Amino acid sequence: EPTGPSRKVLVDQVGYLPKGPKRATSLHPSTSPQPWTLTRGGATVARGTTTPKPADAASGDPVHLIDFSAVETEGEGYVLTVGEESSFPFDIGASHLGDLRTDALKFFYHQRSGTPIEAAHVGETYARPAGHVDVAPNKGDGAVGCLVDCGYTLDVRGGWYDAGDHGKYVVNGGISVWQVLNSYERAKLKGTEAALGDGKLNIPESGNGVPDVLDEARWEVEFLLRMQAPDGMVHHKIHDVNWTGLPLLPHQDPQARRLSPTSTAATLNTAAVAAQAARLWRSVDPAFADRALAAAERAYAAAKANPAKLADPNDATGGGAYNDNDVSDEFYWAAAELLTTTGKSGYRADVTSSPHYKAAALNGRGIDWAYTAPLGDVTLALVPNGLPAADVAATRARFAQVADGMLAQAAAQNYPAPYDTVNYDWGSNGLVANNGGVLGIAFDLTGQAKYRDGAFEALHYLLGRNPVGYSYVTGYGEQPVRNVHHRHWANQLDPSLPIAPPGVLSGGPNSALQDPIAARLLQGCAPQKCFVDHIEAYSVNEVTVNWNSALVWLATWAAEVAEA
Ligand code: 9MR
Repeated sequence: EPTGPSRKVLVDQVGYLPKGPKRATSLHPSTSPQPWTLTRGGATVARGTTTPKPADAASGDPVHLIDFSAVETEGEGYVLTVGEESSFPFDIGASHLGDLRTDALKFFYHQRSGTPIEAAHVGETYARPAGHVDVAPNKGDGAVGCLVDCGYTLDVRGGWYDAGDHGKYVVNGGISVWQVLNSYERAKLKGTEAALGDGKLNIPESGNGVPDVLDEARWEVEFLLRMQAPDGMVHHKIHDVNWTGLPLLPHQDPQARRLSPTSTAATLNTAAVAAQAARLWRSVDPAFADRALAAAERAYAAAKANPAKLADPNDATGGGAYNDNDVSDEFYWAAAELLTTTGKSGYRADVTSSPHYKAAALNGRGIDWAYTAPLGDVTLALVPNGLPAADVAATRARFAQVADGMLAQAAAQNYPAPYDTVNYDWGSNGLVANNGGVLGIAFDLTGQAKYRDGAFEALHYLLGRNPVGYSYVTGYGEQPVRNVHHRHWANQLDPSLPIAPPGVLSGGPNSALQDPIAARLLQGCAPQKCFVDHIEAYSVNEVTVNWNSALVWLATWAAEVAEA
């Protein structure tokens, strides 16, 4: 049962940047200003007075705000105290951000399907045999047929498992690998990509002369290409015929596997990612770049010939539906990637005639697998693409405009999270991290400190300054989530299995309470409190590739900014 936070002074349990904003929230019951003290090793370092605030819509908590930004001395073990209540200890420093960047990226190696996860790369605890390589009891993924017979089978081994389940979903895998690659592309444009380079991740490909981030991403890009049907369309997803339960290691999954039909969304998603990959592998592996670009162009043409082949919302037995009624955003994103990679006039015409072009593609709710237009804007804002300078300037300006809206909204919150909605959606932490990334891009484009601070506030929310008092990232902070919903990391259900490795982001509060545990334990919760660290509470505490890719992006940005 959720009983409220175990500490009544809520801080980022990991750390604050020496020169960054340092704010905290206290639950002291008084409505008048209270003295606070910041101590370290028993010595008082700073004192001040709280600012009382009435309850806000997101948390429902009347609180006191504390600002100790003036303290810039690096160190460990700071504690903030108001009255009888103290925070968890935390650091002032930046060293954790580099670890967060690599741990968050390492998650993707753990999620690999179709290959053994080796002790040399993850330690004995997390090593496991290959899953879904047609070794009994597995019945996939070497030659998988269609849910409704399509007259062929595909070899769709590989890729990343989506989440706590063993499905592989193109629209979600696609945005995730795009975001990991965008992190690299952004860094490369700034000359800071060494942090993601060869040998940084300890994966099987480390030492091959190719940046580890590209090798990890390629594992998924190759899978997306395998999902392409003979007609150029791409299958929406591959997963079990029936849902399995927890715990279950992937090589023990006995269910039959099947491909869902092709969809316009999956086809455009693959076109976008493969076009991006063609750019990034051009100088690394030209043959792969050529193969990716050919697949991207073929996919895009197939989607134009089949512009409204929507995924079935009822195709949700054994895996998630990932259905989406509006693919105009996927069209825009794919055209933007293809234009940026090829410069061809046909793609330019499709970009500039899209309803998303120079419109408010970005918004305060954020970016997810169903809403991909902002990904096109990220590429068009960051990567040279030959569009008129005034148009690029307009696209860039929107990042600051949207970021301003997030800052205004965060200013009214007692636990600021850049997320412009009263109801928190499934995967709200992923949306918060993505919006943190929008703030980060606004800082990149303008150099204005308020956007940098806003992006760090997003991290502070995720790492403990929130009304449930958890760090939502496993292994980070004094009270991180421990019971995330995952079939392999199900220690609570089978003590021979581990808990999640460090650097994995829980989905977080979901006001719709869409699983039986959440529905039973969280009735009436304020949006930011619709959370419980329970392994079966999959609608609030699962982990996914798309949420971790958002964390990778934000942590990579934050580590770089902190090191600068
Ligand atoms: O992240 C997805 C969320 O946006 C949807 O609302 C939800 C219900 O359809 O599904 C989520 O995705 C899950 C997927 O269906 C199956 N694998 C685990 C995903 C995360 O919970």
